[in-house]
Amino acid sequence: MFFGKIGKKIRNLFGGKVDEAAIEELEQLFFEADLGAKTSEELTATVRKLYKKSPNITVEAILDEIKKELAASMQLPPPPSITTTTPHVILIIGANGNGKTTTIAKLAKRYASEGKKVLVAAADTFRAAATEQLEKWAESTQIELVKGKSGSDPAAVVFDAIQAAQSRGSDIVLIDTAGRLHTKTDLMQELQKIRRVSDKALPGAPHETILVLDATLGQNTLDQAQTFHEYTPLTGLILTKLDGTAKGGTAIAIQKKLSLPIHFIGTGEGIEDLQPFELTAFIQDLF
Ligand SMILES: Nc1nc2c(ncn2[C@@H]2O[C@H](COP(=O)(O)OP(=O)(O)O)[C@@H](O)[C@H]2O)c(=O)[nH]1
Ligand SMILES: [Mg+2]
Repeated sequence: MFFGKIGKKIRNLFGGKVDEAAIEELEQLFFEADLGAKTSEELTATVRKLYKKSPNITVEAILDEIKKELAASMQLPPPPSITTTTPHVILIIGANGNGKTTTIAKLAKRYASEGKKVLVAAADTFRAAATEQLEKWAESTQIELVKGKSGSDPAAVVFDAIQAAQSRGSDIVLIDTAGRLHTKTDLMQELQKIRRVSDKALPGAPHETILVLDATLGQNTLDQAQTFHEYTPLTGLILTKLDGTAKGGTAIAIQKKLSLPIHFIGTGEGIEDLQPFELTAFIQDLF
């Protein structure tokens, strides 16, 4: 289990019996679980309504309703299939330390094990350590790597990588980028340049732009995500470090606020510690 159990806290709060005083405290409990102010308010209103309608309602029945309401409010269209274009280019962006490079290694391994030919573009030319980190992973997993000189233009690395992928017949290109603060305009513009250059190398690329977010940051990730989304339209999210946090509710708040699908969740530092995000199972786990 990865998350602080909201369900357990709700069971404790009601102590077997549902009443108005406990419902008063419920909203705060949702809020502390990082579900966000709006969702916390809506869920509490639902519980109040249920209680008014049937004062003898059990805690379990309430939890079932909450789970149902959350799931229904979060349905999103399925992610684009990765077989429609080759190479399929995926740009990975986010703030420093959120887990981009680690996640790319995990994704590369995962796609390779599905029989896909994967090429990784080491376009974090800012930190030499990032390229070294990827080289190490690439060696152990037989994934191709295209890298640039330290300090070189990341967009140029991306251009070379996409061209190499086309000539080598790669199925998937994963682009690692330097960490950037969403408040730094020049760095956000650099991302726009990377996108333009990708499109020049292969019209339509990048086919996906995925923001990697550190779940332990809770509600702070919302601002980050929103600003990134404004500069570079995102197609999806990956939420990391869910193994070490009670802030699993963040996933729900973000997905609802931005209407963006969470594709995967990171659950540890190892290369296998990546799971597809499945809404129903996630909500079940959370409660
Ligand atoms: N516990 C845990 N640690 C993670 C996860 N993903 C990444 N990390 C760690 O977070 C740190 C930063 O990761 P890195 O990939 O270098 O972040 P980047 O700066 O975004 O490229 C490293 O110590 C990773 O091992 C995860 O899902 N769980
Ligand atoms: Mg990195």
